[in-house]
Amino acid sequence: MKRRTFIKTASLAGAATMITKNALSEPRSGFLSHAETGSKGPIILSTWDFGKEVPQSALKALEAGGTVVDAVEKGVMVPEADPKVTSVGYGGFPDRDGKVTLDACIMDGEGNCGSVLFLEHIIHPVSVARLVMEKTQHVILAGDGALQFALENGFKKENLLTPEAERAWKQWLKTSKYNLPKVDKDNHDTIGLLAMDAKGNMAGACTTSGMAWKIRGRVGDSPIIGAGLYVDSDVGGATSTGIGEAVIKVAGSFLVVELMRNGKSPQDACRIALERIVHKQPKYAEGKDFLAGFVALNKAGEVGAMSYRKGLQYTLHKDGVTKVYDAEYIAK
Ligand code: SD4
Repeated sequence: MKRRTFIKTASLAGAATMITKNALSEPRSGFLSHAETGSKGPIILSTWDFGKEVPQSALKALEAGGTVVDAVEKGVMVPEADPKVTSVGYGGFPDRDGKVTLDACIMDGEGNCGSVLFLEHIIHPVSVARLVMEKTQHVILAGDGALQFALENGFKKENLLTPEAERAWKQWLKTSKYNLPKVDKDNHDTIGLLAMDAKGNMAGACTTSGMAWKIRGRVGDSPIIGAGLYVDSDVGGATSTGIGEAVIKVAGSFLVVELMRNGKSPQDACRIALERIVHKQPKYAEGKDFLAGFVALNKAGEVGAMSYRKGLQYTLHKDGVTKVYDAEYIAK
């Protein structure tokens, strides 16, 4: 090859590599980090209103010198342990066979993640998911294998079906009708939580007992990395709630993060992902009770939250203040 041709070819190849790298892995230009925006302290963002104790537990973990992974784990452990929360962990409503089966995942901003699906008898599935992330070379453990792994690692086998949940299940058995449930602020299933510390490190966790009275073995979006949760500290994170099947179909949380990577605000990213769901599957838009929603946080500390129909709430701790907000929604 002549020297000039070689230089031209080499520099073109270099440019191509740069373009690919930029397009695939760089945040939008001018994308300020949390610290650069002058925002102070950690941000904790979660789906619904599970009480102030959720952000407080996450913050306590950070104050004690813990990591953002500690913070998200501690935050979601609060509703997991609360028997009054009928949709996460202990006290969760069972499947149609009367068994409580749990789904959870955890992810940090560097691409490390772990997940458990269809796990029974363990009160804190998020902690088992964390162990999968940190102690194994795998990402997902399911069912009996996940239970075996948990027991081998010191978790206790417990009965998660409370008398209240059992009563509700027996009541449901009288008709045994399964319709996609109406999801709103009084009836919801999942906590998805995103955290960013003062240095801009990010992590997320998502945990649920899934849809009440589901077919045995059903797994929703919540423990699926990219559907129920996705975090990339170059860009931001997103997590979802609502009808998990709809979210899985568009790889919802990954989609929100990729939209932010390509320059969308967290709010626009949540909206576009929801529009994608009903564009591809218009049947969801026809359901008057259909709710799917996302919350998102970008690297600059900007927050987004949106659901398809009215009803989503979210809890935000930012600049030292914790508040519960009603999310915007699409179908008016
Ligand atoms: C699921 N996304 O299992 C969960 C349920 C949920 O509010 O979030 N409901 O499909």
